[in-house]
Formats: sequence, C-alpha cells, structure tokens
Amino acid sequence: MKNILVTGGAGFIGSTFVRRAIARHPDYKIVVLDKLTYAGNLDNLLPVKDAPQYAFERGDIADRATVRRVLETHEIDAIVNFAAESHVDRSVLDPHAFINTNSVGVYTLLDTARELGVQRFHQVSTDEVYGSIDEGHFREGDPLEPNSPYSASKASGDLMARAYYVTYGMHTTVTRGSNTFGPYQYPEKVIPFFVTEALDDRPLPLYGDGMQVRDWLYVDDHSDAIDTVLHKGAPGEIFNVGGESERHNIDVTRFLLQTLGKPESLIRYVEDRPGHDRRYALTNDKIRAELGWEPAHSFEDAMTETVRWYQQNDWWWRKIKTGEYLEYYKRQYAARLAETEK
Ligand code: NAD
Ligand code: TDX
Repeated sequence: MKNILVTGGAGFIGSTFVRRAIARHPDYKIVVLDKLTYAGNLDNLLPVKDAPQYAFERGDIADRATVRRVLETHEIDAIVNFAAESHVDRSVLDPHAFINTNSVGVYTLLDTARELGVQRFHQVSTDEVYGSIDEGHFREGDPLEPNSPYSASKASGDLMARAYYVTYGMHTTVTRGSNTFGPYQYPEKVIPFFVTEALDDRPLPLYGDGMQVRDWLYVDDHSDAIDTVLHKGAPGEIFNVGGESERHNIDVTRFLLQTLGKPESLIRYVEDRPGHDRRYALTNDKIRAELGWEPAHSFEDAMTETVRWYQQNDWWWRKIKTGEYLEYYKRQYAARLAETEK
C-alpha cells in the first residue's frame, strides 16, 4: 500500500486517522475525499494541510464519477471509509441523507473500487449495528438488530463490505467501534455538547433517566485499531473495537461537571430519544487475540484531557455553534428544555 484514500477525513475520527497516519507512515500518500457536510471541517486538518504527502478532494462518496476520478487520479491502493451521516438524533428527525451516504455511498465506493481493482477496502462500522444488550457483550458473529435509521443504514454498509468479499473476493475488512470521544468532535455528540454547554453555564439535557450505558473509546485508540486492522486484518474479517469503559450517562455527565468545576444543577432530565438503545457492550477478545490491539488510554485520563482541549480551544467550537447548528439545537432541544421549566 502506498496511496490511501480516507473518505470522511474532515470529520472527527477520520481527521484523527489522517493526522496520525501522516506522522506514522511518512512513505504513504494520504488523500482525503470529503463532501464537507455540516460535520466536515477543514480546521480539523489544519495541522497537516502543508504536509507534502497530503491531498484534499471535495466530493460525495455516492457520486460514482467523482469516486472514479479520485481513485484514478491518485492511483489509490486502499480505501478507509469514515464518511457517514453519524448522529442518531438527526437520523430520527430525517433519515434521508443517512440512506444516501451510509448505504448507497458505501455501495458506490465498493463497486468503483472493484471496477478499478483497488486492493483494500476498510469500512468503519459501529457497535450500534448489534442493537442493545442488557447483559453480557456482543461478539462479531452475533446477529445484527439495529434500532435507529442511523444504525440500520450503517448495518447496510457493514454487510455490503462483507458481500463484496464473499461475492467478488475483494479484500474488505470491517471494524465495529464503540462510542468515541476526544478533540475535534462535532458538538452535537454528548461529550463535546455537554462540555461546551457547561462552559457557558447552559443546561445539559439528559435523555430519559440517564441510566443508559455506553462503552467509551478514546479517539486515538479507535484510530490506531483501524490502522492495525487495515494492515493486519485478513480479508473478510470483522473486528469489534471497544473502549472497555462502560459508564452510565449520568455518571459521565457528573464526571464532566466535576472536571469543569460546574454544578450538577445544570443537569435537566428531558424527554427520551425515541428507540433509545439502553446499553452497548462489546468484547475485544478477537482483536486482542488475533491482532494484539487493546485500548491504551484510561477513561478518566483521556476524558480529563478531552475536557481540557475544549476549554483551551473555544476558537474551534464557537464558530460551529452558529447558523445551522442553532437551528438543529432548537428542533432537538427547545421543547424538551421548555418542558423542564414548567
Ligand atoms: P463525523 O460526522 O464527525 O464525520 C463524518 C465525515 O464524513 C464529515 O467530514 C462529513 O463531511 C463526511 N461525509 C458525510 N457524508 C459524506 C458523503 N456523502 N461523501 C463524502 N463525505 C461525507 O463522524 P465521526 O464521528 O468522525 O464518525 C466517522 C465514522 O465512524 C462514521 O462512519 C461513523 O459511523 C463511525 N463511528 C463513529 C463513532 C462515534 O462515536 N463517533 C463510533 C463508532 C463508529
Ligand atoms: O443531548 C443528549 N442527551 C443525552 O442524554 C445527547 C446528544 C445524547 N444523550 C445520550 C444518548 C446516548 O445514550 O448520551 C448517549 C450518547 O449519545 P450520542 O453522543 O448521541 O452517541 P450515540 O447515540 O451513543 O452514538 C454514538 O456512538 C456510536 C455516535 O454518535 C455514533 O456515530 C456511533 O456509531
């Protein structure tokens, strides 16, 4: 592998992967293809913008002509697909874009890669494809029971990658990562949303009873797991990537407030997310045993570092929290929060 296409490389995890890949693999050319949706942000790539082995292309992974042009122009050997509509609440409000990118887009990438003989394809999937689990941990062979339009559309891409291995013998791999946090995450996801709201002494809308469980994974660990699977994963293989740090939402919220020195009175219990998955939990047995990867960061240390990053980088998030963001905030939270004032 020499020339790697990173689709969705201007987003949160994709840009982390690009920054790390440029430092780790100086002999690779890293090309980003990104549509720059509301979540795509070239500020995330500022640290690498002048690196000689980096190139950026703006375009849609569901547009075959664009994908073909980029693959041919840059003589791409491998694709790592991060591009997605990634927010569950937005998929509840309007699923359309989720089907286009997460389903049709993945198919378009796979099929164009097959046509041009691209050697490798890695699909970044999610623990949400399994659905919710009350006890125990999901393994890679478990059935997929996605519950939101987001997770159903992600399951479609995940399964299509498998089908292209079985049907056409393409070298595809899949990782199913758990809830990821760290610097440069769009402030609609709960960690950067709550941290940046709390910094401005604004209310934190916690869905339902706040007792849902997520398994928290630091973004550098997620990125390194993908790099490991890209290089060492056998064709057709699927790997869970968990943070091994399950926490209740209320406990995470309290931890953030404590770290910031803000009062728990900012917490508001609001109307739940429809179809809200109660608990996500994965076992890392397979990736540990077969590829020797494990999370390197503790929840407390990485979360404290992350909180500090948002404290110190308000230049990054204040300009996001304008325009379309405020429209979305109103749609998602205005009625919920008004209800708590009664
Ligand atoms: P993100 O929303 O921050 O970034 C997504 C990026 O994809 C953006 O840069 C956006 O502009 C781009 N994009 C969207 N539609 C596109 C299209 N049609 N063509 C080209 N580019 C397009 O997402 P993220 O949190 O960085 O997630 C990256 C991937 O990891 C996604 O596939 C997501 O499903 C998966 N994932 C995320 C998490 C998490 O906790 N954030 C956990 C597990 C898996
Ligand atoms: O305002 C909120 N209040 C709240 O209680 C928000 C935004 C979230 N939550 C809860 C819902 C979840 O139980 O916090 C938990 C985490 O929510 P999100 O940050 O929206 O993440 P989640 O829905 O768990 O999905 C994430 O992990 C899997 C990513 O957004 C997905 O892209 C990834 O696939």
